Amino acid sequence: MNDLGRLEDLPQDYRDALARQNLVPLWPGLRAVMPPQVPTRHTRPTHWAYQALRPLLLQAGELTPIEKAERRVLVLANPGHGLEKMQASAAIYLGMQLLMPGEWAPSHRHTPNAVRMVVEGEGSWTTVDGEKCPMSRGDLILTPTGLWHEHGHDGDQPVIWLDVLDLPLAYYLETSYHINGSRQAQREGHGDRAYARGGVVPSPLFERSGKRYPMLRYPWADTRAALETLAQDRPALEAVQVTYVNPETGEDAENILGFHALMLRPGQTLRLPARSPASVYHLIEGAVEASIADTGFTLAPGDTCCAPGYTGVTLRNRQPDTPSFVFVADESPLHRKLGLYEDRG
Ligand code: GTQ
Repeated sequence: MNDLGRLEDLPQDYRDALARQNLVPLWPGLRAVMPPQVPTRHTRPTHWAYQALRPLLLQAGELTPIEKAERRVLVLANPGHGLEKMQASAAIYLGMQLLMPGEWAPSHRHTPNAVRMVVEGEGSWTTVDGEKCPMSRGDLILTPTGLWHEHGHDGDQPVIWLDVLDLPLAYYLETSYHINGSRQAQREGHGDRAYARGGVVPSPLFERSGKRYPMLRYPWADTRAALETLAQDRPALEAVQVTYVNPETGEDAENILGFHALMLRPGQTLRLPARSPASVYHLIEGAVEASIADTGFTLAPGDTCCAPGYTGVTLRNRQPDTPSFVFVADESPLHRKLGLYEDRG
């Protein structure tokens, strides 16, 4: 690799003249913005243990009433980006949100896409575009860009869920904003039941809904059953994985981030290839060892970790007799749309 000239090699009066015209020489900074072979990644392998964050989130429930927070969330921030940036990766935001019994997080809509993965507690719901979606452990609820959403809680124990948003990307693009609304009128549907069976979709009078987001809730019971059926049907299949899609088109459920669920067979070690998108792993059930570059994390249920792109990830089920289940979020739809997607094996 040839050495390029440094900024200090240039006379000071020339540098000053450039700066006065808002000009910068490329060559001193070229290698930093376009390094050889592998990009610079600020995303560091990072682990957030549920048992460590849970008491702090419950404490937020005592310290800050919902009216003062609107959304009571502790952000899972990657130190490689700087905690204040509120980023897990370049495009992924992660937050753990708490709703106490009887609380209500008022209706709003915003440009970033979001999903919720329910971690703990029963009795809460998110109304999305007028459909009241019940929330149980492992359910995935979509609140895509521009759709009204509000959260409520009729149960008697705290409810906690993981928020996954493409907020860092929307913010970077200078497109991130929200609009507040009033309580939504309820319409029929619970976000999912019309699309409860794979392979068949409702088509009254031979028309599909044609909506960009026909299915808003993906119940964990159905996803888990799909994984178990797949594992039984294909005993030789290494990666027992499903992707959350639009059931009418088979396209990714949302435009920017991709969402998947993975079953690790008893005792299985699964090597995921080094791909360009950064990724997030959230343990729904079981016990898993995650190896990311030279870092190892032991995941308990409710734990979340992230991996930078261009990095292989190995997941090992620590349970010899029972499967483990992992929710995965990644930047693959974005990379594919931009033509940047790579799988380096
Ligand atoms: O529940 O609408 O974690 O607007 C961050 C921003 C959750 C939400 C977050 C949000 C929400």
